[in-house]
Amino acid sequence: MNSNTEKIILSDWNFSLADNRASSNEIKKQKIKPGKWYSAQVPGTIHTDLLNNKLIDNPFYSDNELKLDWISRCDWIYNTEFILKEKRNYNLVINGIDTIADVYLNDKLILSCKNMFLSYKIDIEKFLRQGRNELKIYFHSPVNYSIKEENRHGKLPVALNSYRVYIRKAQYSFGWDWGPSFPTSGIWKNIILEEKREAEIENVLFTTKCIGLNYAVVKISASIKTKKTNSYKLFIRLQNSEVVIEKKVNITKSGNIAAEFEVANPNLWWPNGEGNQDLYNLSISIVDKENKIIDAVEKKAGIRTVELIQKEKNENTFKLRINGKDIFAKGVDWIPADSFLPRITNEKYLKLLTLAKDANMNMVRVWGGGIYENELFYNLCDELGLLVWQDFMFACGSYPEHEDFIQNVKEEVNQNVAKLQHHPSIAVWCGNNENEWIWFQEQKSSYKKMPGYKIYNKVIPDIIKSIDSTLCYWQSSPFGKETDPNSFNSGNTHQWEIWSRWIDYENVKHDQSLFVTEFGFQGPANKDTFEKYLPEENMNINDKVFEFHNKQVEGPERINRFLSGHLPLNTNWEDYLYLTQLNQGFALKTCLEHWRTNGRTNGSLIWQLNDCWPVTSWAIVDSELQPKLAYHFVKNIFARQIVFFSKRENYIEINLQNQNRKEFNGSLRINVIDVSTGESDKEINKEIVVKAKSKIIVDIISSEFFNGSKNFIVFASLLNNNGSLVNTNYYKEKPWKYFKSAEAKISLQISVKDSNKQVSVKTNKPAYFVDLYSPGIVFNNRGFTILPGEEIIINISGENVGKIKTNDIKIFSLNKYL
Ligand code: BMA
Repeated sequence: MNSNTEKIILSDWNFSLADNRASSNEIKKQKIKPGKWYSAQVPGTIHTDLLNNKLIDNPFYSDNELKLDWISRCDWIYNTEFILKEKRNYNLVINGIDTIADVYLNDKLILSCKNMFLSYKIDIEKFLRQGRNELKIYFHSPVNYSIKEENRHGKLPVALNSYRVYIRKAQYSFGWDWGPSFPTSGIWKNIILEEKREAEIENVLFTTKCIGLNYAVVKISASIKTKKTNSYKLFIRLQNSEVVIEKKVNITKSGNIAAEFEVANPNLWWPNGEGNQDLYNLSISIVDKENKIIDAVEKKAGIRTVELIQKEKNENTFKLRINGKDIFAKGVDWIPADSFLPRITNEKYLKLLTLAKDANMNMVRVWGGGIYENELFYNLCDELGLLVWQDFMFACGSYPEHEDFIQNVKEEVNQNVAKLQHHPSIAVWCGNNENEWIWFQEQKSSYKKMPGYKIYNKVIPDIIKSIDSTLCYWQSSPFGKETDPNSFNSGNTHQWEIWSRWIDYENVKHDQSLFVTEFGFQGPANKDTFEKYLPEENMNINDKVFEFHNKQVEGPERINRFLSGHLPLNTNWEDYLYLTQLNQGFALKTCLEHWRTNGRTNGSLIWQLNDCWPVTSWAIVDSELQPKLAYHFVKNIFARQIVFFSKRENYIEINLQNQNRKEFNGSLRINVIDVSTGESDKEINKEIVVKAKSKIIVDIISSEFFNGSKNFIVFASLLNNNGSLVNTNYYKEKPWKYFKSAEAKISLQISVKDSNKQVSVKTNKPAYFVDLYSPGIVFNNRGFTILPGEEIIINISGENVGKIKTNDIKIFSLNKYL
């Protein structure tokens, strides 16, 4: 559908350094001189434009970040020209400006911006000229602006950098405990010249009101802007491959038009693992009397209901109910996928979110220190079945409450909720990240006294209610009904005793959370990723530059402390990367298994899926999009069916949990292995049937194996009826570092199947947590345990896959260190 109005994306941008700080010595040292123009990329940032023009070094390399501080303290100017053959009636559509900027058209100020999360549509008719026109944007330093605001209104209790809360800009850009400080400036989304229409569709909302036995009632509404009365009709159509539902409504004036539809036998939208992700095409158009389309909007909509259940049988709980069915949320927290946002490609979004789905996840939390993500992100979540927990963009601090600021926030909330509301994936809207909790801990007083409290308690929920009263809103993460917002007794929690407060992950067994939206454990980026960004002399675990790529205070120290609790210490570069990545895997596996099997917790989200630069962090996928070892542990423990063990007085129980909505049929193999000899002292093979959404005890093993200084572990492999491996797990009673292990001779063979390369892995003795490494090669399975007689096939890809030979592959396994 095209309404034939002209749209021109403005291109050919240039940038230049404004000369208000040009006399500063620091700026004088730079290659760039004020007044000189360079070509710019839009969407883009000043940092990436300076990089593209070779005016700065790669910000991610080594400790270059330290040399680039001046950029965010300068003002910058962007401009472009466009020629109009005839003077038409245009709007200027600005999809996103980062952040404090004045926009001039032919030297007339047409807009001042101070919120990167807003978009604008400005009538520019009176400023346009036939022929040459100039659009110029003056960016004020985001740092100077925020400091000035902080001086004016007062310093607030804020974690990390305090002035950041005074600017409506992605908070992580000022530096975080996993991210560098690059407060960008720039045109971060497109700017478009758009011919004005006589009538326009401003927002489209889609709500599932209820789902019955064989029908659903949905409400579709659109807000219309028109100067003419009674000239147009609104044409609404909802369609999939089976049905078309249509309605025409007269447009009498500007305002909201809503229509309800009954959809017979609807195809519902389900989260990953619970059913299909059926979507309907929703099209809304304004047509005139001759049926000419004046404006049109197309979206994908999903029919589903969401409930956030907080009480059950008089007990507090916290769980998601989708289409009337309880869901155990398995997922991750999401941070912006680059320090330089406009650089994030569609492929990157697809790859990261597909990795989440492939790891058996069904939920992603968009964390409040980043951004409201772009349309593609939510479209992908809709398609992949990833529920979204959507924070508003406030994190780890108190926030101002002066009138200007609140007005700015109101506009931001209005725009972003209206824009994203129709996505079936978005399940929970959440006021902020950790603000109430941090206040409570640091100020030792009620969070109701916290500056900014009314934003999450009143401003946001009022707007949400006015847009769609069915949306689930939660005030903060973590939050609950208790005085301590992070209580186990109600609401959701962040588990940071483990890791951040130096508590070991085995202590997770005391965690009584109802729903965990954050917990995590650090591990280094993959070897290839680090080696791309570190000078060779810094590839050393005690090196300052290597440690610079860990942004948490005492991050490197924690890695070592927890490593020493579980695994042998080894300071060689490659061994250290393997062992510390392995420990991250153990930590996440231990925690996720506890929450999944304790019968009380209804969701666990890992801090964090991704990174914004090459760093040692909590991420399970590094900044080059390579999964770390921990990713594979997560995928295994998030499988729909898992084996797990419970210690009883004289025996160990072997349990099987089926989280699927279908019955599971398969087989289980249990080996009781003496690690010191590599021999199996006992083997159990069982055919298994477990009903949908249930748990059974499969067998027991005597505790005798674990008495004294014995070296036994139990290893379990669960296969489905096709013989494919579904899940593996192990049981042991002492840390790995106390085991002695028999050496394993692992053999590899490379072959080609359907033009894809594979490596077959075999062993003569059990080999624990095998990891293969070769530069420029991606192995699709890492950290697996293999027993004699088994063969494990790994698919390989990556830039060097064409020339790889078996001898190029280095084999890591825990055996070598025990
Ligand atoms: C929580 C998050 C982030 C932080 C992470 C790790 O506080 O909300 O702010 O990066 O833990 O410390």
